[in-house]
Amino acid sequence: MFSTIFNERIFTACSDNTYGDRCSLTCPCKADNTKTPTQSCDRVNGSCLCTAFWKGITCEEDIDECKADVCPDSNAFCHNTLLGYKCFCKKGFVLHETRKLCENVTKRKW
Ligand SMILES: [Ca+2]
Repeated sequence: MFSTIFNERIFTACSDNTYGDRCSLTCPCKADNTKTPTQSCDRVNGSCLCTAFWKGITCEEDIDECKADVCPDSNAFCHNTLLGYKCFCKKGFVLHETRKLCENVTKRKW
C-alpha cells in the first residue's frame, strides 16, 4: 500500500476544492471570498487565499476598511460594507460630481 502512495503525484493534481494526501480533504474556505473559487485553498496545506475584502482562516470575516483612512476627503466619512466600503459626504456637504469631493453647500456658488 505504501509504495502506491509514494508513486503518485499526490498534491499537484488536486482540484474541485480539495487538498492534501490524495486530495481527500475539502477546502475549509468560503470559496466565493477567495481569489480562486474553483480551487479555493492551497493544494498542500489547505490554507485559504482571500480576496481584498475578506480575512480569517476561512475568508468569512469582513475587513473593516474604515479602520484605515480610506476616504481621502476630510469632509467625508467611511461606512464599512461587506464588499469593501463607501465614502459619504458629511452633513452640510454634497458630492461635487466632477471633482469627486464633498463641497460645503453654504459656500456653493449657484
Ligand atoms: Ca468591508
